[in-house]
Parts: sequence; structure tokens; C-alpha cells
Amino acid sequence: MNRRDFLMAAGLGAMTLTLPRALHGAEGGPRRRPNIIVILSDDMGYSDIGCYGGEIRTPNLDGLASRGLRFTQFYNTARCCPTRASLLTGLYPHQAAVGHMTEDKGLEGYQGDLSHRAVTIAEVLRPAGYATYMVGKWHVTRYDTDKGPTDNWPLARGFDRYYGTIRGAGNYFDPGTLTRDSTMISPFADPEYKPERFYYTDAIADHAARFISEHVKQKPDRPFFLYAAFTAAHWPMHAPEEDIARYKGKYDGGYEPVRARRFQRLKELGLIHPEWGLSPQEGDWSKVENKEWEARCMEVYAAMIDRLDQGVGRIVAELEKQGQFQNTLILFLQDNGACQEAIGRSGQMTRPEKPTLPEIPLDAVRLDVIPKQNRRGIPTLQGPGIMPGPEDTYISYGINWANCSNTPFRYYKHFVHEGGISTPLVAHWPAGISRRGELEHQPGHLIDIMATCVDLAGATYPAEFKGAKITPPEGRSLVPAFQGRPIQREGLYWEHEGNRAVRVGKWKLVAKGAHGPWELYDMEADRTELHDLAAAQPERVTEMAALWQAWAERAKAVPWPWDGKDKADTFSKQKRFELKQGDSLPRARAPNIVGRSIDISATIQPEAADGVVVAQGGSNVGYSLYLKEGRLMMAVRDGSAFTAVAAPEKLPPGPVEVAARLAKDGTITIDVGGKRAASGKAPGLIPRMPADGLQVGSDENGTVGDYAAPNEFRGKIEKVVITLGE
Ligand SMILES: [Ca+2]
Ligand SMILES: [Ca+2]
Repeated sequence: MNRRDFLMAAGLGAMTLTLPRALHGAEGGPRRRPNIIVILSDDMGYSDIGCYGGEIRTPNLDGLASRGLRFTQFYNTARCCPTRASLLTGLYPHQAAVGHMTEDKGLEGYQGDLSHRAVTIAEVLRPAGYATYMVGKWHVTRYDTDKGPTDNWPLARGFDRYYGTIRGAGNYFDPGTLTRDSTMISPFADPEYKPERFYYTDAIADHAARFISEHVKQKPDRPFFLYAAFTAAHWPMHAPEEDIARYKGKYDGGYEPVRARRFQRLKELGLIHPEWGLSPQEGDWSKVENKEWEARCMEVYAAMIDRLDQGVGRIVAELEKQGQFQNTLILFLQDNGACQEAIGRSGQMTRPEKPTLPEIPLDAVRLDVIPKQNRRGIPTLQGPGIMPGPEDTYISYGINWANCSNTPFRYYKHFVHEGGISTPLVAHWPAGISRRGELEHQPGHLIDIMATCVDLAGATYPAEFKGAKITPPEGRSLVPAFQGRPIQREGLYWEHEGNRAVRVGKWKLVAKGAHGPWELYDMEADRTELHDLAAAQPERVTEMAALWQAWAERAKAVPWPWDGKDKADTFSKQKRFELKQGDSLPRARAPNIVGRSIDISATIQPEAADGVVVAQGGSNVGYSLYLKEGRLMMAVRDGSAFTAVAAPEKLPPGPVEVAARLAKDGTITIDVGGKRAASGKAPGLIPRMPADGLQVGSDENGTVGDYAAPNEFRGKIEKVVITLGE
């Protein structure tokens, strides 16, 4: 029993030994570790909320800001899934295998499913004595239907309780993939939550408040971690009518006055430098045809944020009621910049008088992101003939309003210019942050949230977890910044859809698209990225581009899926590989198995019934020689064609010679101790070079066989020889 366990067991709960002195109570005595609440919002711009210059009513967030700290240069990753993966794990998104969205692109950094080489904040804080709760949008697994598997859902990744949606987007009045703990439910057949009218933002806030109150009743001696991932204000523009009414007419003047007012307010608040220019205007209000509809889009958007803020108020009120407000760190931030995606903005639809489609039963679980219809049978209504807001509509607010939301920055969600990656960060903690209403100008990034939680909880970030080696954390604790002290770091990096950036000190190098040229900006003089210095400072560009490349290779951002076809001449020409236990060959140095027969021989001495002898590839394509329940197996995978051949008997004890072969016609054979043990037939040779490399003694990242990565071999692998045919 270590000291912390002792304190826990003794019911003392409070482990303050690792906390800096300044975090101790005013009386100088040890203070209880804080509760930590991370509130994330979805698809909002830098200047939407009041305390960051917006005209939208956010008194609760503004209140937290006035009693806490606002970071002016905090960064996310420019998109929903990668941000969530990065925030949860303290890694860059590609290291958590979510470099893009929840689709397996057959590349190590792009598997669309949270890596088991990563741990979540909940998995790290729970062993340190924290209770762990999550509400809202998960969106870091590709297994997002009611069929599961659920082993990458919140309860399997460290959370004690969960209420929310496994996928992103969805209808606010009837969200798809709504889940309580690990069971998908219908909001209209949920005995545990029966509001008068279901609205997802309210449901998230209500469950956050409920988890807090139940925590205090059930586990009063333990601190908690709560991750509240609201979906506001992601499309569709859906909000309760009473909130929309508050914004009626507010946007009738169009885009320009909103931007001008926000730009002015940002300067007054000190959030931006008075010398910086304003990004170019998108859209011309005088030319907008459907002005009433266009203004209504922004009214609904504002109402969604207003409602989100009311939800934050409910969380704050519950903390106060439960006596937890003083010693809870609340962090509020946004997952990416404002969203320019055009969803449901064209067409000629009108609302039918009667339902035109069959009803969907109220107890049916819905999975749809963009539903085709509502439960009553009204088709989903889109286009400028339909006013956004009600539950049968599905419309986004468009690029021109996104440009307003992102005042003063350029570009949007997806891009790693400042408009894509800049977010407010409000940090509120009366017992721990004495700077009230101040601004903190140091850059920070999502990767820092894990480090901050570990720091405050006195937790240990594990080197190994559930048998897998864990990638070391990338972030820095923000606790020094809370106290106005500097954070040291080499740089911050981004990659999304080939958009790239690196920031070192005041310099930012950024490019648009996989082949776009580098642009260089001095962020102290020009954070709105209007004066490209790349041509004037070619040496700095070369130097920073090299930093980005080294990071991209280390952090699995490359190889990336944005370049099209493989070039075969970049792969190894070697035909025979002599390998030893623990060897790992990256893709470029791994055997070029495309269209070639593969012979494997090895001498092994297993000490467990399961484990990989050698594997190359992953869940899309590859081969693996492994032990399952004591029997030797060879698997070959090509897309949905998966062939596995197993020796009928368990391996004999002691060192044993084994061999496996994939022959030209697809025949698979397994030999044990020089004798044929099994044979079978795959459709043919392997037609594509797998994205994953080769490992001896494990299968990293995506797995070829039907086991979880890395499935490490226990015992001895003496030598592995792989020989390729012509
Ligand atoms: Ca988002
Ligand atoms: Ca693999």
C-alpha cells in the first residue's frame, strides 16, 4: 500500500503532497485535491461567448471568466474527433489513432478508434482516487452502433458513469446513438430521465448536475472528474423557441456589423492586440436573397449557445448547492473553430401538412446523424424555404456567419490557421487560482489538459496500462500558468487533412492542404495571419518545416491518407529478413509483401496461451502468425476477406520449431516441429502494402487477427526468418 492508498483507505482522501505550495489553503494547511470539470462545446468560433467579445448572452461563462482566468491563445486540433482524442489522452490526435474522423484509413495514425496505446484522463485519475463521470459527445470510436462492441466506449475507457451520444452531430430533440452507461436508449423511453420536452443540451446539463449531486451523496470523501462534452452549437440549428425569440431581429443588419462590434470588443477586452488587422469579410449582406432565413440561422445559433450557457449555470448552481464550488477547477473550451460546412442550405422543401412517411416507434433506438425523417413521419426539412430551429429541420448556419463567429481570425473548422484552432479557455477555481478576471497570454493546447489533471490529482501517468505500453504524454501542466509563471515547451504542432502548422514561440508556420505552400507569421505582430513572411525569411521556413516533419513522423501524422497512391519503389527490396524478438520495422522497411508468397519460420518457447509471433499490417490488410488458446494460427486479411488457419492441437511444451506459408495460389500451411499441422486457403496473395509495419512478438495499432493490440507474446521467440517469393 503506498501513501496515497493509505490515505484513501483511512478515509482521508486528500493527497496534497504533490501540489505546489500556492495551491495550499490560505491558512497554510493541506487542501483537498480539487474536483475537475472539463466543459467542451462543439463548432463555435473564438468570439461567440460574451467574455471573448461576442454579443451572445452567456452570463454564466462570463461569470466564471470574471472570477477566473481567460487564456487568449489556447488551441484545439480543428476538428471534432481529433480534438476529443487529444483532450482525453494528452497526446496529439494521431498518436491516439484518431488523426481524422472515426473511419479506419488503414494507417497507424488514422484508425478512427481511440488507441489502447493511449490512456484517458479518466483512466489516469481513477486509480488516484477520483470518481469519473462523462456526459455528452464521445466520438472517438468507429464502433458507434447499438451492435457495439463497447470496449472503446466511455465505461470501458475509465468512466464510472456516462450519459450521452457515441457519435457526433444528430438531432437535438431526438439524438442518434443516445447511450446511458453502455446501453443505447431512446430519449422517449428512458425511465431515468423524463423531461417535459427533451432537448439534448438540457439533457447533458441535467445529467452533469445529477452526477455531481449523486457523487456528493455517495462518495463524499472522494474528488471527481467530470467531462461534459456539449454538442452546441454544431449543426443542425435546433433550439427551443423561447431562446430563439431572445435573438429575434438581432442579426437583421447582416454580417458586417457583427464582425465590427466583435472586433472592437476583443480589443477593449485586451484579448487581441489593437494593431492586428481583421480577416477578410466573407459574404455580402446586400446580395443575400433570403435575408429573413439567413438572419434566422444566426438567431438559432445564438440561442443554442445561450442554452448551453444556461446549462453551465445549472452545473455551477449544483456545485454551489453541494458545497463544491470553491474547490472545483472548471475549464471551458471549444473543440474547433466555427463551422463553414454547408448542410441543408439548398433545396426547395416545404413542410407537408401531414406525415408522408411511416412512424418510428417512440421506444426505437435511433442511430442516424442526419435523419431522413422524424418519429411522426415528417421528412427532414432543409433549404431556405424552411426556417431552422424546430426538430423536423436540419440546416447549418453557413460560411458567412462562421466568418463572424471566428472574428478576427481567418478560415474555419478543418483548417489550422487561427480560425480553425483558436479557442477560449476559461479556468475557474476559487480555491486554487487567485488571478481574478485576468488574461493569460501564453499559448496552450489540448494536450495540456491531461498534464494539468495529473498534476492536480497527484496521479501517475502510467508507462503501461492493461498490458500495453503507453505513449508518453505530450502536454505541460497549466498550473504554473494559473499562477502567472511560464510554461516551457519546444513547440506546438497540427495536422488535419493535410493542413499543417507548427508554432515555436511567436512564430507560426502554416499551410493549407497537403500540397499548399508554407506561410510564416509573427504571432505577436500579426496573429490574424495577414502578412506572410515566408518569402522574407526562407531559412526560418526551412528550419520550422523540418521541425514539423520530425514531429509528423514521431507523432504518426505521416504516412497520411491525403496523397493518393503508394509508390512501390519506396518500399524495401529485401527478400529475406532475419528478425529477433521485439524487432519493429516501419512500413518503409517492412517486407514488401504485395503479390508475393510469404514463408515464415521461427523457434518459440511460449509461456502463455495467447500472443503474436510476428505480424505485419492491421485491420485492413496483412498477415499474422500467433497463438490463440495454445494453438498456433496463421491469419491473412484483405479487406473483409479474413482467413485464419489453426493447428488442431495445442503446441507441445519446450522450444519448438514452427513454420507458416502463404503460397502463390493462396494456400496457407502451418508446420509444427517439422510436420504439417494444418492447411487452408485464402483468396490469394496480399494485394496491397499494409499501412502498419511489422513487429516480432506483438501486433501494434490495427490488428490482423481477432485479438486486441498489442497481444504481446510471453516467453521466448528465438529467431524469425521471413522469405518472400518472386
Ligand atoms: Ca466540432
Ligand atoms: Ca498491426
